[in-house]
Amino acid sequence: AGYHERVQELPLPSNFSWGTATAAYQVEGGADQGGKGKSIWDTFSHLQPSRTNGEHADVACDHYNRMPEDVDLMSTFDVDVYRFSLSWSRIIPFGGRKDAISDEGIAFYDKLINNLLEHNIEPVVTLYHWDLPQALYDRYHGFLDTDEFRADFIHYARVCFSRFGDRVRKWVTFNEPYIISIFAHLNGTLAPGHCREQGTDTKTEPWRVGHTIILSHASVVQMYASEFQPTQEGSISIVLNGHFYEPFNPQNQADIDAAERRMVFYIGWFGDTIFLGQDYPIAMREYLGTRLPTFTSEEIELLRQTAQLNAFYGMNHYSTKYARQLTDPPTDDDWTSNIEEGPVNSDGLEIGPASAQQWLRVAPEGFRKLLNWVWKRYRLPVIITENGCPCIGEKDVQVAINDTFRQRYFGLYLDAISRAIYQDGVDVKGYYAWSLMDNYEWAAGYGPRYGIVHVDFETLKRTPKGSAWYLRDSFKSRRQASS
Ligand code: GBH
Repeated sequence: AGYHERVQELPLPSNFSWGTATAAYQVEGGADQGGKGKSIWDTFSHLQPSRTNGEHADVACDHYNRMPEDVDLMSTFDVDVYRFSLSWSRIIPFGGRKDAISDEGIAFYDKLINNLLEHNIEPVVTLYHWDLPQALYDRYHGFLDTDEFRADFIHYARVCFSRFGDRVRKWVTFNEPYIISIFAHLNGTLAPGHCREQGTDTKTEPWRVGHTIILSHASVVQMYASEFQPTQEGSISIVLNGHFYEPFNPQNQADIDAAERRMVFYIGWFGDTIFLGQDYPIAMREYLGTRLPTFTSEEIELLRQTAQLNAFYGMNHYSTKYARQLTDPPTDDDWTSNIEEGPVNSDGLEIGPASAQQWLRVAPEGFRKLLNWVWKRYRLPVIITENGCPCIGEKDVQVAINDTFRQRYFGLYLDAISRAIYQDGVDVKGYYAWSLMDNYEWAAGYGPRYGIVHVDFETLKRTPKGSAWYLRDSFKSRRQASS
């Protein structure tokens, strides 16, 4: 059942839901419209353009001005769901608990949500997809100040629940805490771009950031459950990303252990604390020592009490890698437990065909294994909150629109879900393709195109790709096959 296999169009449950996903900074544009405050991404992309392919998202897909057209378009694909994120600095321009709320910002999301509901599309709303209000970074360095950030995030979440919660039934607090911690506060490839070269403390800061996210999430879950859930009856959780890891040398026990430990460091970091309500994984404590913050007994109690309130496991997943245990001493800010990861194993075998991004290869079997790994560890219904790929050669509009590579990727990954459900017993509830349309791919700018809709960034014209119709038809037949 590897990537060489043909797509089988295996069945999915009749109530399985499908949709598309985006994030505010990647699609909205409207940087100076509606009284929006600046976020760390506005700053990063303008002040350090060499780190974002020379590109920013002031306009991006101009979704801010073309939202009704985009909702009309997605409804022609027969989606059940649209997952999007709220721009915190559109809603509270300076971000903080004493700062003014923007009626215009609220109005934009009101309109979006109402539009979706009129088209019978369920909104799934992410509170934080990487665009921290710049003012909160200026005031206290954002995630690095756990208490300040947590108080401001609770306030922002409360504003969102009280303004939109009468119509939103699914909430996500944070998108990919691992990426926020490691890529934004250690490698520095994402805003605010903390890294060794800038003299920041990369030994401890990423773990502090993770700590802040875990506690802020738990507090917001608790607040939602006590103040809003009784009347709004929605559900809440977090979205974790992570590759599946295979051992570099499957005969070598150290590599077998490394592959497992790599997932514990990637996913267990947030999953064990948030979904199991316990301390960080032992492997992390042992390896990181005092670099890893500690929870007070009240904090552990909060985690314990809120663990059960998370209604689903939100999974962003794209690819599989090989993990190899290194024996040379690691750097003092190592975050992998001294593991090297790559796309080729000890026999020179590649994990799968390359996409347009170096880190992403087609490996559906790893996806099925990860679904099993997560299910076994957390026993929560899983929603695939992102999955997709950028194809090679999509600069050419014809190649982009006739995206057979992507259709095959989707087909194989959906077959993997079917097998996980019917052969392995994993409870998978839904699938949101990344992304509704080509957009601003963070550090890679407008290079890689993940959309099922092509966007011409000169004219902003939208053209559905073959994969949009493929997904529409495939979900229709897969769901009929099971009923
Ligand atoms: C998701 O991140 C994001 O939620 C979404 O916004 C984004 O557009 C989408 O995926 C596609 O990338 O070169 O090995 O250092 C996925 C997390 C973070 C994965 C950066 C790839 C670089 C890996 N990504 N990472 S590497």
